[in-house]
Amino acid sequence: MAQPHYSFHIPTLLVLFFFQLPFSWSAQVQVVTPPLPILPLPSYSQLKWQQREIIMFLHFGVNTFTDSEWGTGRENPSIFYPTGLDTAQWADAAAGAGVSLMILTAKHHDGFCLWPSKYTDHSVARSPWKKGHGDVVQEFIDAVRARGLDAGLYLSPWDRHDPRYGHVKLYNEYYLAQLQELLTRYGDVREVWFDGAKGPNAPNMTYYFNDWFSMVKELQSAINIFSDAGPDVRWVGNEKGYAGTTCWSTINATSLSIGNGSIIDYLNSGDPKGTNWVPAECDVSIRKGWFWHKSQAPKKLTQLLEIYYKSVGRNCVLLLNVPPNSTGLVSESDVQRLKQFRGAIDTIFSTNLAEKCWVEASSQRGGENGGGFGPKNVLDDDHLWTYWAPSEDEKENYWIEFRTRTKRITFNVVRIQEAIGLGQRIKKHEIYVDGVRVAKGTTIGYKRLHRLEMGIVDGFSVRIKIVKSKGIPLISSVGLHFDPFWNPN
Ligand code: FUL
Repeated sequence: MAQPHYSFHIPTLLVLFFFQLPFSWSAQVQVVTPPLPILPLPSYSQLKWQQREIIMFLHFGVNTFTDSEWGTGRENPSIFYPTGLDTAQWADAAAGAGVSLMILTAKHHDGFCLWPSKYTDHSVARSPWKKGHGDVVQEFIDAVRARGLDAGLYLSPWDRHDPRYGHVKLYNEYYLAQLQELLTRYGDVREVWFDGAKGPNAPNMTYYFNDWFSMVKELQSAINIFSDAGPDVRWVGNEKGYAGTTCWSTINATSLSIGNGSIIDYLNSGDPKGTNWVPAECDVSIRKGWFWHKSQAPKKLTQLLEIYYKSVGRNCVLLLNVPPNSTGLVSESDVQRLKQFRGAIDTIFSTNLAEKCWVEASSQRGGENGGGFGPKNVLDDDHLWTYWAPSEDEKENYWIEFRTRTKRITFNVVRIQEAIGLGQRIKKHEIYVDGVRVAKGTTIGYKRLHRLEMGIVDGFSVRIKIVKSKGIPLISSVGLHFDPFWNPN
């Protein structure tokens, strides 16, 4: 057999040598890449939703005029008569609270529609308001857009007025027809709310959720669908606005169903083994009821802050209901409370005492000069895509520490955020001040707030230990804050 014959052409070799050289050099100073994600990951719209932190709900309809929470469906549309309806005032109230998304009850359980639906006459079209020519949904959308905010809509599946309810095919057709109206007539809608509530004596009804969800996604590309079961945002399992102290954005969607009381604990805490990204939304009203009642007043600031720490501070979005009154305005007491609430949040979080500190960590991806993943990243303004990453060689006992030499730092709130764009990872963490443990917890997620049970602490060093994590933990932001409204006693 003939041997292969190699011939070497000297000039070609020289050219190859000189051209290859820069490439092999550059290989030595290669920029360190981000770590691999841990699935599941949020979608683009879910990430956007999460960063809103507080969104606003508006329950408005015939109940506003009858002093009730669940209408019977037999209300005469003539009672709907807001004499001074001003949706721009609603949007101003939301903006004053730093809210970027407002969700209106286009139809509640009573079946009365705030827009002139062509599929029913049980709507604003039969009310004296604007002589039957008004459209609250349109006015709401216009005001929200004019303010640079986003809009969402609630369309109650349970309908106590429409005779088609209980006739499965007919009612699903009706419901889908209304969804099509709402999602094609009014431009971009960022969230649609499918409520699971239904009275005990309501007729049996199978909702065609798959048809509804598919239709929603067909008509709106950047929308999130909320329901007990997602698919984009899940209910947190209560109406107090409280998430679990453990709260995963991951869950197994196959274990969820709508209107199923037995899964509320699962909804409240999520599932570390969950294969779906379905973060929780905490709905609660600023007043006792969802609808406006003359006799009710807004919750106190301390109650709202408690809700904030237990919702946004536990990896969730807070959906705060602020019901317009029978004039068609957000009551002045609520407007003032919202401003106070926003003012308090800004006071607490606008100063980060960690910024004055040296930052060190147990290790860092790519080494100290490897670039990109050092612990200082937790002090910049990007709370998603710049983060501290330890080395992959480190397997446990990850820590990041903030130190000051001259003056003790005094604080009572610790904020920790994970780089959730690469998956939610942290299972257990602890916080130490000068070597003494001051707080511990399980999940972190987008944002975890510890309002210290012991009140104000001071010290020269604050160490956050990540005790358990899926893969390496990725921390995008840390804050040490002072909350003047917090008094643990
Ligand atoms: C519940 C409803 O029954 C309430 O009336 C309210 O709309 C609340 C947000 O959801 O399930």
